[in-house]
Amino acid sequence: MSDCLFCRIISGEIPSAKVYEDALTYAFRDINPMMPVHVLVVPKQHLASVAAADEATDEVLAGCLRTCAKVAAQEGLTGGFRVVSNCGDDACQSVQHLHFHVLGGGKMTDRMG
Ligand code: DGP
Repeated sequence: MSDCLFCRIISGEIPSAKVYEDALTYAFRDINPMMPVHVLVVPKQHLASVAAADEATDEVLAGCLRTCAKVAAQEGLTGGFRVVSNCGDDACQSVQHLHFHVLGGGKMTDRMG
């Protein structure tokens, strides 16, 4: 989608700090990191959020989680990491292209909400 920020990042039209890429996914550093490691994993196919998941998106979503694991290993997050996907207004989703935040590099709190 030409008016989608993350589609424009995936295409290279908008620069990003790439961490990993494969046929299904793209991973890049968040512009506003909340942890020492804060990477966004996105599907190359435009999906608005986890709410768009169905039988047709199984391969893409599995690819996203596989990329989260690869990014965590590549970034050396041996102590653990958190994967977050905000979905909709109540969760403060600000970019309407499905993305998984991979957070790590330090101790996090147990607060999730
Ligand atoms: P969310 O609030 O879950 O929709 O997270 C969107 C994230 O996207 C937020 O942490 C900041 C990040 N972000 C927004 N614009 C850009 C950008 O132009 N480049 C990069 N690298 N990250 C961005």
